[in-house]
Amino acid sequence: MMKKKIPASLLLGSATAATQVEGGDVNVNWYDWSLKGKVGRGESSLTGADHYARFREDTEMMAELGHQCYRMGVEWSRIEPERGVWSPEGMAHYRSELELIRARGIVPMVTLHHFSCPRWFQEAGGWMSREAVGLFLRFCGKIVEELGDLVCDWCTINEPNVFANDSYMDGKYPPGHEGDMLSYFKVSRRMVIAHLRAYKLIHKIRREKNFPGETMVGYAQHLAFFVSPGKGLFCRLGKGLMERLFHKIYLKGMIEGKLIFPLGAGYPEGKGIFCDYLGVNYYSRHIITPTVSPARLFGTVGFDPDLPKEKLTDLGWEIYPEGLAGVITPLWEKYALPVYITENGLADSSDEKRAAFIRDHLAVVLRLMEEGVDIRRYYYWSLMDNLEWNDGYGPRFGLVEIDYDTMERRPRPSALYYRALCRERLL
Ligand code: IFM
Repeated sequence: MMKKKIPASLLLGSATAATQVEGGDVNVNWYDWSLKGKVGRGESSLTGADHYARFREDTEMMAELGHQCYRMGVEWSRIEPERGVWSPEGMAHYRSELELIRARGIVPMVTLHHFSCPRWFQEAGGWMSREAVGLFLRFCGKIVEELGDLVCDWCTINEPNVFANDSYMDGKYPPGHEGDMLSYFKVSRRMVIAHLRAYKLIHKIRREKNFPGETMVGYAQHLAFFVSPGKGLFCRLGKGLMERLFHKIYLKGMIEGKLIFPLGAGYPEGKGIFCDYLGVNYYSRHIITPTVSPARLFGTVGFDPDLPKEKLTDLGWEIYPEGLAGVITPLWEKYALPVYITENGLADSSDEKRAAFIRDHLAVVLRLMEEGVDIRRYYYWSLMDNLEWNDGYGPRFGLVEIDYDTMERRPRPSALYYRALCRERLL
């Protein structure tokens, strides 16, 4: 078969998040969560992949692997370990890391909130606190003032829907509330407002300081491709409710600035468009079975039990590349904003499925681009194995394998396959 050219406008790279790879931070809320035994098999966020100490080696490795863009997090607790106390060492660390990334010709994206926060923020009520938005914005402002000359691509908040659900409905993330629907909505509303204000703030600082390059601000929306098991009224209602509460309240809020029920009403920051790109985190297709239960907001979300093993990741998620088109197309038709695929990947410890997974998802990306969709970034999740939050270090998402006994990095065969795509630009 004739290979297709990967357009130069699409940068290929990878993503990580600070808490998942850095290790060694005793001021982050996930350290306390680990101490409470809430991370799989008693594991700890202290381990990470030792990336904080090894960022130089890791950046060289990423460059060797041909990546053109890299999405990384800055850990709030390393910058502001105590309320109002800023760490020059923390800031200097990220400056060195970003300088090295750029020196290797890799385009960085910085995520400002990726599921974690400083201990003091969590103890003050986290996102349930009235002060949350202001405190987060103060941190954002500090980062952009000090690192904004090195970064054009910004992601304000990663997956607010997953964060709110796992922290306040499923109880898997701190503070571990279960079935706390009111908090789910309250925190979601705060995150929408935080994004809208951060969007304006990042633009303002970069403009006033005359920082070079085009400022691109967005957030990463986890978009599941939802299907219903039937066409009946309850099935349609279940899917509609799920679409609204897991996707639409955030999309409307964070892109259009519009609060819709049950988050509220109106435009708290005025009418406008508050994203310069559509950030899409896509992993799988989910079947919505309508159920009514106070603990589960949305009914039961599951996978087809008859799927063969080849179609499943190590976490039992269905591999369904066509769902990427299913989630991107309606957004592109509605907003026509550049698309950044901020995450796409799988847990696959044997590495038997990863190369085909990337190939098949990128084939969908190229088809969409031929149809006119302006897709500019593809960040594979993840550069290396890491802490899969409450699931610990078991799931292996990395292009690069981490040996947790020695912290040795070993690029998997799929990393070499991806390197060839990045370099030869042919699929
Ligand atoms: O590891 C996570 C990441 O932090 C957010 N998106 C989904 C990934 C895989 O579960």
